[in-house]
Amino acid sequence: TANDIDLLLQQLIAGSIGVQQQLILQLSDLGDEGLHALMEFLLKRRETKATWIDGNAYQVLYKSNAPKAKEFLLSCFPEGIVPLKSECGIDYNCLQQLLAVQDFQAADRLTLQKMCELAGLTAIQRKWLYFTEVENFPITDLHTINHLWLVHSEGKFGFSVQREIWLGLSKNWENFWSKIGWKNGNNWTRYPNEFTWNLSAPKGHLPLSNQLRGVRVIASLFSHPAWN
Ligand code: UYC
Repeated sequence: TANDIDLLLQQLIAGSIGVQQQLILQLSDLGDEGLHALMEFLLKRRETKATWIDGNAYQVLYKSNAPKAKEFLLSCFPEGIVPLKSECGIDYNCLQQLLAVQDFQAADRLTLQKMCELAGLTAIQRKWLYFTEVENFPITDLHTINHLWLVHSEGKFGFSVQREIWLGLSKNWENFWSKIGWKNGNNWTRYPNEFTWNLSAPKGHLPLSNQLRGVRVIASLFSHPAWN
């Protein structure tokens, strides 16, 4: 009933993260009224920085075929729940759309593409990055890309997640590759089929950074002032 759903909404607003995740799942199964509660939830949390709980609620609405949900997102969150700020006029809307439907493989490709755009024309043509280019990336853009990954992966994926793991392993690359599933024993995980393109992956598994040309690019990314 409407009262039951209202109770779920109150619990959703007040609950711990684990409870919230459960409740979003429940509400997603309760038809239009459940979706409506999720809309209210998102509106209520609008002024605070989006977390992966907001991401979950948003994804349910985004993936639902309910016309009311579509209308709501279009008018209240036309560019998603993460502010798509860029210091160089880069459009992150496609990336947010891929992540909203959790197409992590396509989002991973686009992330590299966007970072090449950040680096400039020569990097766009080259299709890979120099570490010196990464050093000069604007903090704003790295925050936007990272926040998008975090929010749409239940906090599992993103550069900041990878960096924390790397720091926790005293910056030991070999241990880091194993930990995030980029290496298994002595064997590199092969692109693309051996990677795990969903949330069953190890924490920090995505986004990828090709190690064919060495660790300097990812080292530069992890040392960027964006994460201070
Ligand atoms: N690949 O093995 N990778 C590619 C990864 C390595 C290789 C792309 C990640 C080891 C070649 C992405 C790992 C290695 C190509 C990644 C990994 C290797 C390629 C597509 C685990 C051999 C084709 C985007 C660390 C031993 C290159 C891109 C080409 C592609 C990612 C080989 C995202 C995380 C050392 C030969 N690998 N890569 O960058 O030019 O091309 O066509 O890291």
